[in-house]
Amino acid sequence: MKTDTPVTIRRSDYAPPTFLVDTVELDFDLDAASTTVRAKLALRRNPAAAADAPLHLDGDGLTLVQAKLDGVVLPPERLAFAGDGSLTIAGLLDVAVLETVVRIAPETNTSLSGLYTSGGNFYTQCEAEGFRRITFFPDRPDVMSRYTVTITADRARVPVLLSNGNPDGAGDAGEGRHRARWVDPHPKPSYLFALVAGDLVAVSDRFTTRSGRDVALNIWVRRGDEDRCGHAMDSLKRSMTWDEDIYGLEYDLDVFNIAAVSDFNMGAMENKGLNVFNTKYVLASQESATDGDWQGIETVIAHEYFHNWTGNRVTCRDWFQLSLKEGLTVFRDQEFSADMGSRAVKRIRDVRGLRAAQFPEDAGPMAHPVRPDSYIEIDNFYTPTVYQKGAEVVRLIHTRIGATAFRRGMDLYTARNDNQAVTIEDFVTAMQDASGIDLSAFYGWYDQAGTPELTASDSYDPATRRFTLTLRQQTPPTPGQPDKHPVPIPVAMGLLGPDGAPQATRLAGENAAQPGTRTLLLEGTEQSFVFEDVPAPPVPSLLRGFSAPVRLRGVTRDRLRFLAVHDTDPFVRWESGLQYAASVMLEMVAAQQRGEPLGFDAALAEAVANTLAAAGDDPAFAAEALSLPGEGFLADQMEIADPVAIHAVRQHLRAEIGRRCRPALRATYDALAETGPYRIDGTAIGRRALRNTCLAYLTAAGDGPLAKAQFDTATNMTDSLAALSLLADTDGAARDKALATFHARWRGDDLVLDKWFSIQAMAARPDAIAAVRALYTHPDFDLRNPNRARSLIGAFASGNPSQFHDLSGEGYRFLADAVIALDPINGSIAARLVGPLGQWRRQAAARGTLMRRELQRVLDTPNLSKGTFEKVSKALL
Ligand code: B3K
Ligand code: ZN
Repeated sequence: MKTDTPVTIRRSDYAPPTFLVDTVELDFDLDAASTTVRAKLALRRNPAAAADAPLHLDGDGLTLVQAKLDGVVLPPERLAFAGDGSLTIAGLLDVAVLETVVRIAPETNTSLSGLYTSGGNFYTQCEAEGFRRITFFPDRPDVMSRYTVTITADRARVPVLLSNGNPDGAGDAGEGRHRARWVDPHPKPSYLFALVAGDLVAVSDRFTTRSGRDVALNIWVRRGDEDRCGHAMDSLKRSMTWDEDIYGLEYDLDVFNIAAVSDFNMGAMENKGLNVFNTKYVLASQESATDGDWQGIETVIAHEYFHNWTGNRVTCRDWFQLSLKEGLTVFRDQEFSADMGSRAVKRIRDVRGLRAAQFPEDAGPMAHPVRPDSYIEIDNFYTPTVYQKGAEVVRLIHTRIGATAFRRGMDLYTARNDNQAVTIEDFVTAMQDASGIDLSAFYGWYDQAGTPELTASDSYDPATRRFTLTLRQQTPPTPGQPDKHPVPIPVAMGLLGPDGAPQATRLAGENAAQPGTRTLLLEGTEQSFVFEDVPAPPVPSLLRGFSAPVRLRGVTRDRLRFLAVHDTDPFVRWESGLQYAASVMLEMVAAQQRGEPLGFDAALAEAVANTLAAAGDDPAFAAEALSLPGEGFLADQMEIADPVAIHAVRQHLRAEIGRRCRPALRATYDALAETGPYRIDGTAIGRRALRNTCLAYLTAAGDGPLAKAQFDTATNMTDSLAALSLLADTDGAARDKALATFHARWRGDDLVLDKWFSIQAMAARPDAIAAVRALYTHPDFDLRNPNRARSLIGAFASGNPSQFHDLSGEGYRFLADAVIALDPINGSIAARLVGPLGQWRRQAAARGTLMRRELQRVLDTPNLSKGTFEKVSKALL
């Protein structure tokens, strides 16, 4: 939708719908150029609304053919259309039946919201506000209805007709057309509606729930993709079992359909009984999928499946409550993946992700609370804050009340709120009632933006054998929220003796000492905790398992080194190594800026040697421990980032560590060579990750032929791509040949071709911008396909900081050009891609000026989508 004066929607303005819709009958006559949608709505005045309030129906881009109220055609004067396409009808009785007929054009719908075509098939995407692009409806999540859907289409071209719920008959419709009917017995909001139709084939299986329901499972793909669905199906069955085992939650329909589509705005969508997935999160084979892809599929399949209870059965009252379903469901998928593999490694990866995306968001122009106060375009609020920080807040509550009470709280939450559209208060209240613990202070985490900073200081008194730990918190201001309050911060911790041995802890006032980890709760701005009977000055290990999404500041380098070696908590061991390296690297960045020699801290090489020596126990953990802090992570630690200096320092360190540790790196690399059959379990994935980390160091140290050899002989995509991405950073014939070989081998596979684009977009070579511009006009580039657009534009702007931030400003100009071209095609993706330009305040003035100029150029573009307008205008404030 285009508009000149975008309206801000405020949480405080919530008003209940004037009418409820008990049942919806939808009838689709499918045709790519012109589809007819008939809707019959059984309306009932909401007791919570005024007696004479009119009926408001959202609509966007619909051609109305006819509207009938209680069987009588409505004359034009009864229909009040607004500029945004919505329709208001006054003078309704308390109970009424509205029938509408509209026409829509799926094949020209490039926004991929509403009903659209991809490869000749039909798909829908309705969350958040896409249903209004299909028919007139109160398109808001607090209107829950029972749907019956009839689909008619050409039998030969569109043999498969799917919608939500259970199938309820199919038959001939004459003239080469056929028909199918679907009934969804569960009331649902319109954003969960789905229709998929076309020439698709199913990979099928079955699942019996623990109360004995026999469920047909189908994954619908295009012909030829059937042999790449096995992992998705296995992941689905594991998810179904896990939700029964951990939460007692069972599936509630006779079929569970998943349809995969290559043109899709995000990862996947949890429509009731008919999940629609980006092919990226369904299709995988040894040759085509990386280990990251395998893990991504498992996570996303689980996430969408878990929404069946946290999102679908219990949904959101309004979109400000989005984290009610998303934060909770991310928490659930994180726990699922932790149970399926290594809990420690999963936690490390999730924290890496949070810091890479959410921390910068919280420190930027779009900073918003987990529960935002206002938005212009809700699509812009499907963010790392709502998802990942939202999951951390659920985790805080889990930590605070414990796993048993949390499970009771979930039982209470689903029982009390089943088939209802509710708020974050309903979730917190259930957890509070189940635990008997007052959780009111936790609303601060939902309603306050910004990442709290936690600092710790301590003192030891040998005379009294007392150790005093003082914790302080402070949250920096964010746009619109200058003053911050303290939030409750659970700090999981332990004490280590001078020899590194874990100490039992006893706080003043406690009778017995506690072994292992305990959790302190910092509630105010500053609080001291006194430990008794401490025999010698200990080293505190804080924020074990990353028990709160905060920035822990000020741990000395000596202590970081000590903790990296001795702590019992794998997260703190990893974290301490990372923070140590970050502190050294930031010092080197300063040296580089002063034009001084970079030097080298031998402790880093020592740590690498130690990690390699112990790597056999847990290769996946070793791979994490060996990875230097990323460029984005380092930039986020600096008030004013210096992407070029950061890149130079990181390259220098990689080469230096590679040289100093060469024999050990090479020995590990050789020892981990794949021998047996290809496997994708945690151990096998960990071995490949560690081996490719070694390869990166060895390549940085000058061992170019090794990457080439690996590329030439790799038998799986993980190894092939790891080698290719290292080669892509080099110069010479081997690079060009490898890229050409890869393209020739994979040009028919869109998902792999995306990787080919990304690798080149992220290659930190001086000709990067020219290369990216050339790829933008490559015959295989397609701006309309979101995966492809992200693989080039997004990968460059977010994944190649030293080149994107080139002082010529050409990187910024490229991004703005692409956003301006994409916005009229797909405003949602354009708004997402423009993000990196918004971070101009964190760059030096020379760059910031250039970035703002490009933002202004985007803002000056006529007919900008609401979403892009919101991102750009807020960035310029
Ligand atoms: N709920 C969807 C996201 C919809 C995004 C709309 N712009 C996928 C998910 O979180 O599971
Ligand atoms: Zn979700």
